[in-house]
Amino acid sequence: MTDQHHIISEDERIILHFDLDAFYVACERELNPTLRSVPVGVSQYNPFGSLQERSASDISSRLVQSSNNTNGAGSHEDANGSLIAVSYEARAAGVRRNDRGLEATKKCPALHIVVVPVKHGKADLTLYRSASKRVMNALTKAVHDIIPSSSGSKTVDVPVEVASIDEVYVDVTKLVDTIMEAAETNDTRWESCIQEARACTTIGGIETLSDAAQATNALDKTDLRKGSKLQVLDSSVETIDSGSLAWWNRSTTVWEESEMRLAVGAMVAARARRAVSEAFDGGVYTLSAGISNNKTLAKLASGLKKPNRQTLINASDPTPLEKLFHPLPLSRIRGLGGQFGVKVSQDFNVSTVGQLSQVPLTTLQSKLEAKTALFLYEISRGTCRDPVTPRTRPKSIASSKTFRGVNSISSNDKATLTKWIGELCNELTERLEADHQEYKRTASTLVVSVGVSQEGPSSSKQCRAPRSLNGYSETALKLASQLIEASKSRVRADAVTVTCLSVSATQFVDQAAGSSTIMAAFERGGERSDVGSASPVRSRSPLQPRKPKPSAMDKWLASSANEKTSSGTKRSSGSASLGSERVGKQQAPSKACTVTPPTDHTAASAGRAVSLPTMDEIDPEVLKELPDEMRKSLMKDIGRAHPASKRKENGIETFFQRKRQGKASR
Ligand code: DCP
Ligand code: CA
Repeated sequence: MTDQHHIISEDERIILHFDLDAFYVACERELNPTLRSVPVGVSQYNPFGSLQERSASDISSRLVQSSNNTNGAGSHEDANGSLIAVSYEARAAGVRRNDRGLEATKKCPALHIVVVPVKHGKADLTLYRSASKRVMNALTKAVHDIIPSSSGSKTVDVPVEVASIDEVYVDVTKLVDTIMEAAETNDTRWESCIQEARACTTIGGIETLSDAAQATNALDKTDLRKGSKLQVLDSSVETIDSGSLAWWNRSTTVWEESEMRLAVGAMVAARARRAVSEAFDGGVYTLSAGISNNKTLAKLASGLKKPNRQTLINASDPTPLEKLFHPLPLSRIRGLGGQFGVKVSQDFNVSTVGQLSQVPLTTLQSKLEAKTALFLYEISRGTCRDPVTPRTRPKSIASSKTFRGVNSISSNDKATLTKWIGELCNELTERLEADHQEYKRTASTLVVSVGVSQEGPSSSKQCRAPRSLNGYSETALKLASQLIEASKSRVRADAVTVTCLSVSATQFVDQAAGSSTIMAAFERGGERSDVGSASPVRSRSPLQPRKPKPSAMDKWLASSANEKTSSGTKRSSGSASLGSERVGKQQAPSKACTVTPPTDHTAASAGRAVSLPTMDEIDPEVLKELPDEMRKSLMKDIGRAHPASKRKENGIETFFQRKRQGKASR
């Protein structure tokens, strides 16, 4: 226990996690007020349905099932897609995520089923992405509005990390400190601050647990995600339980400072949630929140009471850890919900967090890398050092589609493969255009993934992104066919069956800063090496000028499509899951315009050597997004071209050194 306390006391941050309730349902309710007080399910696009394109605003054609069916415009199959979002009214009637529409209607005859908008032959998530952005903006503004006016012009740093389409972490440590300072001189203010939080905050682990709450806490991640009936019943209780109230009503003389800070965090969460709900017509967007000292516990807390409730977990109090945290199935912990969690469970023969906390660090280290072992050791004690990294823009943009059963595509059917790669690239480039308009940046890497039924994980290949968005389809098709050929030779077959395709654009480079961006640096002196085609299959028109001698960077890029073939598709935040059409989280809506990075063709045709920027000219934020090899190669080139700049104090080398030191000392 001493050991435990020592680790936990290091973390004095106050972290909030917000999760929108039944998010896609809320988006549909904003668009169509008739759905606001009835049970609603949002259905996935069903490839066996009428296949018609449906725009978001076409609400009557998307309402494929309603209670009296007079509005229901869809065919039997249209209404039978699987449900990806379920309103809490429908959950109370037993409807769960992944239920097929018709099965769900049997459980809940009053159910209204809305099918997601459809474009390019697949789900179009623009509606949800743009709603997400508006809600996240409202939330960020709400938190900033809480900064006490007494702090004057002093800016309070409140990092906001948009973690998915409907989840966000906010580090309110500094805001809480500022509020505490302001309240110190004014007891009434402090009292009213506590009042606000007390009215709506459950205290995790201290709460007097109802049977329903107890049963909910025992659910594993998969069951919880499907939407628990128990969870609904418990959340319908309006008042705070007696255990939590007793915690709030303690005499102020016994409050620890850490508890006071968490209470202020709870006040911030409550006010922000209320402000978001009031900012939208009909209060359609409600959030659940978790208040704690780190991201893991804050996320856990926000899921404990849903919808529209908030829970506080005090990481420095052993009671919640023992009573609430330790009995949880491993899968409920952030990072342990997938394959890694299963492996940990098997390797150490543990199924709950408490059992994991009994495994000595040395045992964990004997089977795992030092970093991973320490992560598990700490996480089982409620400690997590992961910082809230300010992020409101997606790291990558992806478009993917699965082709299951009769929809799978033979690799011999080139026409169908070409059609789908084209559709996916159309969606991707539309979103890239919108992203460029909003953020003035361009993706520098194109990644293509192909899954085939004869092999396990999908395989991926990447190359430098084509300069013009018109080149995406052709380049993606080339990479896809190379992947398919490789797959055929691995399984020694003349044809394979394609079950999923994905195209994604990543490694964004800012364009606004002109010469201070890496992109500008390469465009200044020479033509990009891969116009409209994947590097290994590059062709040069006889009319095109001969390229200047490639730099190490260009060579690296030229070989990247060959070297970078890897098995399995890494899922990054903001990108699509390959296994489904769920295109996660926080991307921009789309509209057309052509994005072309700035190019100095005069220099290119003159065959001048690529002129590299000095270290000082490069924006470190741009560089840190680059893959290691690309960064190293670039730094080497710059070091050679500008030996003096390499020695500069604020050079890029120093920047990364500082970063590394920062990481090591954390
Ligand atoms: N989603 C999806 N496919 C899935 C899971 C979710 O498209 N397999 C979409 C629909 C959800 C949204 O993502 O509305 C957010 O997912 P959540 O898991 O947060 O679920 P909800 O917000 O719908 O419900 P809850 O109130 O339980 O958070
Ligand atoms: Ca949610």
